[in-house]
Amino acid sequence: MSMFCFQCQEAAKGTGCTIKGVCGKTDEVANLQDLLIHTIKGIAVFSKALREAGESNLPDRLIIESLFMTITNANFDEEAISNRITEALAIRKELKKRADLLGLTPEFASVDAATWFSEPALYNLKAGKVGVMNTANEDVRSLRELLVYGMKGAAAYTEHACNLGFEDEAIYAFLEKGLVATLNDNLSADEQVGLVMECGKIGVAAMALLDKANTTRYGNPEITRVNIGVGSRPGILISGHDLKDIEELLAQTEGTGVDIYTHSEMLPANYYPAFKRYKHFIGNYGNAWWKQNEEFESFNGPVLFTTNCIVPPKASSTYAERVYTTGASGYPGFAHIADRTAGKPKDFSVIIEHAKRCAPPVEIEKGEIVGGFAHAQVFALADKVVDAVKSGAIRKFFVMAGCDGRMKNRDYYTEFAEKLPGDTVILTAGCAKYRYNKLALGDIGGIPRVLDAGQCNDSYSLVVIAMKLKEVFQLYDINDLPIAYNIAWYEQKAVIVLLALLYLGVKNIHLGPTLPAFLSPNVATVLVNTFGIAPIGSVDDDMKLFLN
Ligand code: SF4
Ligand code: SF3
Repeated sequence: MSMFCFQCQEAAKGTGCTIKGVCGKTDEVANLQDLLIHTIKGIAVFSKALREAGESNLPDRLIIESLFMTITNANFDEEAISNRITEALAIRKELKKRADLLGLTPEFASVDAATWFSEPALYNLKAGKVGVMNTANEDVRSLRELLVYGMKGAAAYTEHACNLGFEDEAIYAFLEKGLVATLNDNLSADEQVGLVMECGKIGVAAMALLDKANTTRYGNPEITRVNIGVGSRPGILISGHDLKDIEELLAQTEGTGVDIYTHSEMLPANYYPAFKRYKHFIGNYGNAWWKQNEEFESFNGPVLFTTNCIVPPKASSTYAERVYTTGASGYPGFAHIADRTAGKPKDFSVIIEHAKRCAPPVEIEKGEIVGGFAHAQVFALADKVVDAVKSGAIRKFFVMAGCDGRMKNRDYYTEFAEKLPGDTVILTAGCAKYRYNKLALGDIGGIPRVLDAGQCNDSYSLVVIAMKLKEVFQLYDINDLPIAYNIAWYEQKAVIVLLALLYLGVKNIHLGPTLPAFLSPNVATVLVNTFGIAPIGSVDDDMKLFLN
C-alpha cells in the first residue's frame, strides 16, 4: 500500500484510496499531506503550552492554513506542501525554544510529531510512515480522524474569517487541543466522543464568525435573481469560497473590459449587496465543482480557484494554462497568486491581462436562479413563512445542505427534490444545491420552494432560522419543528457542518449518498444510537419516512 486516505465520500470502494486518490491526488501528495498534519500536531504541542502560559504571537495562521491545504481537492501541489512542512519544522523549532526558555514542559513534547526532522529530500521517506493507519485500533482511528476532519473544515472557515480581519482565540485554542489529543493513546472512547462534540461547538463558532465577517464587510445576502447566461466580453471565472478574493478581483477588474462570473461555491457572492453593485459582475457560469472539466473549456477565459474543489484537468484539456490558484489551493502547473503582504490586496493583474487575450465565454444555458435566503432575508419574510406554516400551506421544511459530487448515486437528490410534495420547502446551502436549483419547483404564496442560504458555511444561517422558528412556535426542542434533514456530504467542510448540527442537538439526520468510510462499525453504531443518524435509502422509502 503506497498511500491510505479515507477522508472524503468518494473514498475508493467505500473504504479508502490506496494507490491514487479518486480525487486525483497522487500517493506522494497524499503522504506529504499526512506528514504536514503530523508536523502540525507537533506544533500544537508547543503552541498549546505557550498559549496556556499566556504567550501570544503563536502560529495560528500556519495551523489553519495547513489543515485547510489538506482538505479534499484543495491542494495537489507537492512542492507547496513540502515547502509548508519545511516552514512548519522551522516554526516548531522556534516554539520549542520559547517553551524551553519559559521552563515549560509540554505534554507529548517527546513524541515523534514534536521531534522528527529531516531534510526536504527525505520527506517522502518519512511521509509514508505517519498516515492514519498508524493508529492500529480501528475505533480509536475512526474517532481521531473524525476529529481531524472536523477540525479541517472548521479551520477552512476560520481562515476565510481571518482574511476579513475576524478572529476568535477560542477556535485556535481548540484546534491545538484537538490536534494534541490525537497524539494521546490513553483517551477513553467517551473522552474522544467528547472532543468530537466540542469540535462541533467550535464549528458553530467558526461558522458564526465567518457569517459575522461576511455580513459586516459585504452586507446581508438578499433575494437575488442570478443570471446564468453570458455577456459579450472576455471574463474571469472565480470558484471556491473566499469572499475577500472576489472583493479584490471585482475592484481590480472594474473598468478593464473584463467581466466576472462565479462558479460552483462562489455563486452566493452574487447575493451580497457590496458585490451586486459592480456592473461587470455578470452572474454564475455552470454548475458544481465536478463539472469543471467541460465548463472551464467552454468558458474560454481564466479561472481562479480560491479554495477547494479542483478536478485535475484531463490530458486532452486545453484550459490548464488558464487556471490560477490562490490561498490554500494549488495544483502543479497552475500559476499561483501570492498572498497579501503588509495589508496590501492580492495582485490579480496577471489574470486580468490574461483574460484580455481570451474569447468571451460560450453560452451553455440561459435564464436565472434565485438565492440569497440567509438568516436576515428569511427573518424579513418571517411573518409570511410563519403564516404559511400555521395555515398548513407549508407542511414541512427539508434541509438539504452540503456538497455535490460526481457519483451517479447523487441523482437521488434531484429525484428527491422533484418528488417532494408541493407543500414542502427545501432549505439549502453548499454546492449540493446544484442537484435541484435549476428545477422548476415553483413557490408557495411567493416563497420559493428552494431557499438557498449560500455556501456550505452558510448552513449556519439554516441553524439560525431553525432556532428562530423554535422560538416563534414556542417549542422546547429543535427536533419538534417540522424540519427534516437530508444532507449530502463530500469533503471535510461537510463534516464540520454535520458535527455542528449534532452539537446543537439536531437528531435523525439522513446522511448520503454513503456514510463516511472513516466511521468504524462501532463508531457508526454510536452515531446511529445517540443521534439517529441514518444512511439514505430509496427516494420513495425515504419520502414516506420523512413525511410520516
Ligand atoms: Fe480518496 Fe477522497 Fe482521500 Fe482523495 S480525498 S484520496 S478521493 S479519500
Ligand atoms: Fe462543495 Fe467542494 Fe463541499 Fe462548500 S465546493 S460544499 S464539495
